[in-house]
Amino acid sequence: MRKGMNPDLYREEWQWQEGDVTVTRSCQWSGPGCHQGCNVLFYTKDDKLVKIEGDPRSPVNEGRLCMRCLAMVEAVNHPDRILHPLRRVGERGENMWEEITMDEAYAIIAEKAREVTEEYGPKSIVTGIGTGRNATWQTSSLAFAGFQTPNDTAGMLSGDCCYTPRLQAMNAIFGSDFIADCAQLSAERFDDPEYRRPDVVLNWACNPVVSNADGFFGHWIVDCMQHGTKLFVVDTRVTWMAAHADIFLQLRPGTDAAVALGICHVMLEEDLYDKEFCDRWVYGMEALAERAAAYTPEVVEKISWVPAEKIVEAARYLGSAGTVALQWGLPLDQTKWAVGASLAVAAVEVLTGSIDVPGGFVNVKYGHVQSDIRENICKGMGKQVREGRLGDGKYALRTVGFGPHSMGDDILLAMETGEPYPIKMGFLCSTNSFINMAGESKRVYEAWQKVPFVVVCDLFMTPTAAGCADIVLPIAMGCERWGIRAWFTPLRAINKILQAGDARGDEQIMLELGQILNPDMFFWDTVPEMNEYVMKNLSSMPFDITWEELQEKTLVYPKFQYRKYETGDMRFDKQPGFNTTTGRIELYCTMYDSAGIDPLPSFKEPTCSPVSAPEEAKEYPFVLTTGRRSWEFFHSEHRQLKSMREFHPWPLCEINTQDAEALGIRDGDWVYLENQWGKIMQKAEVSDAILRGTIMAEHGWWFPERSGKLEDGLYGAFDSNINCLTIQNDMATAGYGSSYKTQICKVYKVEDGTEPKGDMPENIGRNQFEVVNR
Ligand SMILES: Nc1nc2c(c(=O)[nH]1)N[C@H]1C(S)=C(S)[C@@H](COP(=O)(O)OP(=O)(O)OC[C@H]3O[C@@H](n4cnc5c(=O)[nH]c(N)nc54)[C@H](O)[C@@H]3O)O[C@H]1N2
Ligand SMILES: Nc1nc2c(c(=O)[nH]1)N[C@H]1C(S)=C(S)[C@@H](COP(=O)(O)OP(=O)(O)OC[C@H]3O[C@@H](n4cnc5c(=O)[nH]c(N)nc54)[C@H](O)[C@@H]3O)O[C@H]1N2
Ligand code: SF4
Ligand SMILES: [Mo]
Repeated sequence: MRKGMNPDLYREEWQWQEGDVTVTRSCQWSGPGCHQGCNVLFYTKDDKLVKIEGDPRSPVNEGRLCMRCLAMVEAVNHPDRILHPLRRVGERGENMWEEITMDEAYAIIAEKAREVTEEYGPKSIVTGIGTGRNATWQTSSLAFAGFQTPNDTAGMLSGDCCYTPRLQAMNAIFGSDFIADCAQLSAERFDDPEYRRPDVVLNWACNPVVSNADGFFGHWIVDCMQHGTKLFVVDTRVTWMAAHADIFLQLRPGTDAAVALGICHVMLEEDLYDKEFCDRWVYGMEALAERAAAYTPEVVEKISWVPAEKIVEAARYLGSAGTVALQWGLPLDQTKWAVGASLAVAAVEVLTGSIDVPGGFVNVKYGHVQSDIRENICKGMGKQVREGRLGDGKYALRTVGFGPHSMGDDILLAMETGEPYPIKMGFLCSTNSFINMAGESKRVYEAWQKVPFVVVCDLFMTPTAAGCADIVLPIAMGCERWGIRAWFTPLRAINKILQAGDARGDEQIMLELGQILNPDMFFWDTVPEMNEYVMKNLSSMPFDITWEELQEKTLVYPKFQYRKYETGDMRFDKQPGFNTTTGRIELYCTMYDSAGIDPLPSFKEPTCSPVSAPEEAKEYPFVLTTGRRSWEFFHSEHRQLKSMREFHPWPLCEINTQDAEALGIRDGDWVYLENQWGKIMQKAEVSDAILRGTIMAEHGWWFPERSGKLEDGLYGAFDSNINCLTIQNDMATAGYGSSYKTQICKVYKVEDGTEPKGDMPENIGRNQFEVVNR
C-alpha cells in the first residue's frame, strides 16, 4: 500500500459507492493494449466511465499509472470506436461497411471455416495474435481447439522476434524462465523478511521505465534505486536509465553478443566470476572460455564501437558488484542471431552467480500463466492438429517442438505461393499485422489480399481492418469484460463494469465462437465460470479460489521460494539442480548440440551492416535501429487519442547532432529514411543521446485522422511506417530472431513539399469509416 494513502478515501472493498459515482477496483490490461495490467480504480456514473486512478492499495503499481491509462476515459468514450460487427460493402480498401448482429457475424465465420475445412483442411485457416494483450491465449485456443488449425502466428512477426529468442535461450541454459527480482514477487515487497535488494541491476537492451515489458515494471527498478541499487546499462542511446548508471556501454546496434562475450572474456581471464557457484552449478565453463577467448576488449571495440577500456572496467565492476539482477530487452531478439546473443548476455549474468537468490535473476515457475491457460483449454486436442504446422521441419528449434506459434514467415510464403498448402482464411485478433507486427509491410499487405476471407477483431478501424478484413468484430475495453491477468505475478481479477454496444472481450468471442465450432472443447456457460476452471487447473500453480473470492481480493500472490536448485523444486524429477540434461546451468547447451544448433553464446554480424554489406553501406551509411518505445503509444495503438497525439503528434527518428549538421538537417525537419527495401518520412529529433552513424526510427505509425480508403493511402499506412524498411524471412538456423533492429539506411531532408504541414495533424483525434446502414 502506498505510504501516506488515506484509507477512508481508498476503501478495502472491491466496489463501493461515492454519492452517485460507483468506484470499482480492477486491473486494466487491454484494450487498449499493454503488457502489464495495473490495478486501477474505475469511477463510473450513469453507465459511463468518468475517471480512472491507480489503486494505491495495490503492491503491483502502488497507485502509479502511465499517461496511456490516465487517458482511459478518452479511449473508452471515443466517438469512433467499433461497437457492432461490420461486414464489408464493396471492395476491400473502400472502407465501407454495414453493421450486422453478433449472431450473423458468428454464423458467417463458422460457415466459412466449415467450407475451408471441407475443401482444403483446417490448416488452411490461420489465426494471428498481437503481443501480450488480452487476445494472446484466447485466439490461440480458438485456433487449436475451435478451428483445429496449428497455424497461429504472432501477426506474422518475423522469426517470433519478441521475447521468444530470450525464452529459448533461458530454456537452453536453465531449463526454465528467469526474471530480475526487484521486490515484486511478494505482496510485502521490500518488507518481506527474505528479500534483499539487488546491488546492481544489469539493464541490457531494455528501457523498462517506458516499456514496462513482459510482466516487469521499470518503476520496480526505480524503487530499488531508492533503496541503494546501482545501474549497469547497455544501450545504443542515452536513456533515463543510462543517465543514472554507474556503467553505461553505448554500442553499435546488433553487437550486444560481442560486448557480452568481451565481458565474459575479462571476467574469466581475471577470475572475476563467482567461482564457487560456477564450479558447483555450471556446465561448459571451459567451452565458454574457449569461445570468449577471441573476444578481447580490443576486438570487441572494433566490432561494437565500445572503447576497450570500458569493457575491462565493466567486467571488473560486475566482478565485485555483489548481487546482480539481469533485466534485458527486445533488441536482443531483433537481430538475426538473437538466440546466440541472448545466450551471451545470460552467460554474463551466470558468471556473477546471482541465480535464484534474493535480488538476483530468479526463476518464476508460474511465469507464463497465459500459455498455461491455453494448454489447459487445448488439452483435449488431438495430436493431428499440431502435425504439419508451418515452419516445423525447417528450423532446428521448431523441429524439436519449441514455440507456441507456427512460423509467421512460412505462413507468409504459404499465402504467397499456396505451398505446402494454401491459406484461405485469416482470423486476426489484436494485431495490426502489416503496419506494425510484420516486417516488409507492403509485401505482407499484398499477401493478405490473396486470402479470400479475413476477420479482424479490434477496438478501432485500423489499416489492417480497413485494408484486409471482410468481417470486423467489436472488441471491449478493459473495463467492459471479465478476465484474469497474470504474467509472472500476481494473479489479478478484471471486472466488467460497462457494456458498450456489442463489444466483447476476446475470451467471450472465443467462448461463443468455440461453442459453435467445437462445443465439446468449450463447455463453460459464462466467462467467469471459465476463468474459475482455468485458475483451478493451472499446471504451473493451481489457485484454489473461486471467481468471487478473487474479485473480492483483487489479487493473489503465490508463495515464492529462492534457491530452488538446492531444494529440488526446479527440476521435473524433483532432484536438486536445474531443469537441463546435466542438471546444471548449461553455458554449453547439450540439447542445442544434439539439435545441430551452436551450443554456445555467439556473435555474428547482422545481414545488413557496414561490415557485412560494405558496398550497400556506401549508399546507406547509417546503422538503423527501429522501434524504441514511447510513453504515448503501445505499438500502433493510441494514435486516435487526441491527448496522446498532442504530446507526440508525428513520427520521430533520432539522429546525432553532428550527423544532422553535416546533412543540413535541423531538429523538427521532415526527413526521408530510405534503404534497399523502401522509403518513408519521419521527423528528425536531433540529439546527442544517440551515437554518430546510427539512427533510431519509431515504429507503428499510421494516421487514423486521414482517409482510410486505399486510393487515399489507407490511413497513411506506408507513409511513415518503418517496416517498409525491414524484411521478413531473414532467420538463422534456430528459427528465432529477426533483423528489425539491425538495418542500414540513408537520411535526407524532404524537399519535395509532400511532408505534412503544421505542428499538429488536421482532424487529430478522429478515426472515421463509413457505415452504410447506420
Ligand atoms: N509504451 C510502450 N510500451 C511497450 C511497447 C510499446 O509499443 N509502447 N511495446 C511492448 C513490447 S511488445 C515489447 S517487446 C517491449 C520492448 O521494450 P524494450 O525491451 O524496452 O525494448 P525497446 O524499447 O525496443 O528498446 C530498448 C532499448 O534498447 C535500445 N536499443 C536499440 N537497439 C539496440 C541494440 O542493438 N542493442 C542494445 N543494447 N540496445 C538497443 C533502445 O535505444 C532502447 O532504449 O515493450 C513493451 N512495452
Ligand atoms: N520495426 C519494428 N517493428 C516492430 C517492433 C519494433 O521494435 N520495430 N516491435 C515488434 C514487437 S516486439 C511486437 S510484439 C509487435 C507488436 O505488434 P502488434 O501486437 O500487432 O501491435 P499493434 O500493431 O499495435 O496491433 C494491435 C491491435 O490490437 C488492438 N487491440 C488492443 N487491445 C485489444 C484487445 O484487448 N483485443 C483485441 N482483439 N484487440 C486489441 C489495437 O487497437 C491494435 O489495432 O510489433 C513488432 N514490430
Ligand atoms: S499502460 Fe501503464 S499504467 Fe496502464 S496498465 Fe500498462 S503499465 Fe500500467
Ligand atoms: Mo514485443
